[in-house]
Amino acid sequence: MNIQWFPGHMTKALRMMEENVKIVDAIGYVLDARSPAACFNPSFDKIIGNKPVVFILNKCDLADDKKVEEWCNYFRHSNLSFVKITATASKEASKITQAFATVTAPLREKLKAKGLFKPVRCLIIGVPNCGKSTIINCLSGRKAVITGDRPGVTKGKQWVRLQSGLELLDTPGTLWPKFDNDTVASRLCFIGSIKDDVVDLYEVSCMLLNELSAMYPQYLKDRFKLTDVTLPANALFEQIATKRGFLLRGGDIDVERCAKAILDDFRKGKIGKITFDTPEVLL
Ligand SMILES: Nc1nc2c(ncn2[C@@H]2O[C@H](COP(=O)(O)OP(=O)(O)OP(=O)(O)O)[C@@H](O)[C@H]2O)c(=O)[nH]1
Ligand SMILES: [Mg+2]
Repeated sequence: MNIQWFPGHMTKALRMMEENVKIVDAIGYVLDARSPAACFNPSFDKIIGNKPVVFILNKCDLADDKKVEEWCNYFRHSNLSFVKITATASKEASKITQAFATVTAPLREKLKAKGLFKPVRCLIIGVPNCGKSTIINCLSGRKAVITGDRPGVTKGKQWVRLQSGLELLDTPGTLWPKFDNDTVASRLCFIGSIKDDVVDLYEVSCMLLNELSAMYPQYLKDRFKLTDVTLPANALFEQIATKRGFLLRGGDIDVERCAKAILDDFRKGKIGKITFDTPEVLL
């Protein structure tokens, strides 16, 4: 799989983050709970430096509860601050505010001792489409920034001030120039972090079928009414196309329509609550 999607706005965004990190007190690092490991962007290490980080496992409504719990245990044992949330559910906001308050407490104490007051500022970072802007809206209780179900919605920086005084900087989702790991690249495609236009959707949907048949065979069977999910992915693809009637005039398979339908079912959570990776890959 040869994927390259590193448009100019991402280079610009990384530069903007490098500049702005100097004036923030903490970082909210958003990870899609369906594939947290794939969401670690190597370009962020340099940006983060020594700033306190809150890892935000988002989209938990679509993720496998057991595997999410493994991620939580990993963060706990590594002494890293984290929250697991569903940003589209408004009641989650206080968890994040609390986590930011905790990681910035030493700094606020220091300022208070000097008789100084300064608003707490946080930079929100993550790969495209992981829910950064939705999290900011969830915290602000209004539609402060634009969101959308495709990657590359946020194009520039935008500060949002909350009633609590907390100031959040929304950033465009960024990737890295070259993927040398096909598994990571394909999982980023599944979760919609890489634009569909730059990939071969047939290849990506077959990779998804492969992963699902290995990890969630029963979900795959149930959703697409398949009997034998041990068949190769291209055979499963054909069966799904035939069962759903994704055929062109003449009887050939409508490959694009079928590939999109499979990916769409996954992205909307119709196949089930799924998570592809566990923290072991980082250890
Ligand atoms: N089911 C579900 N959908 C979510 C959640 N959080 C965000 N979304 C959806 O995911 C899509 C992307 O959300 P955004 O907030 O625009 O993502 P972003 O990280 O700001 O994306 P870019 O600006 O493109 O980098 C939107 O359709 C959101 O409604 C969640 O917790 N659960
Ligand atoms: Mg955004």
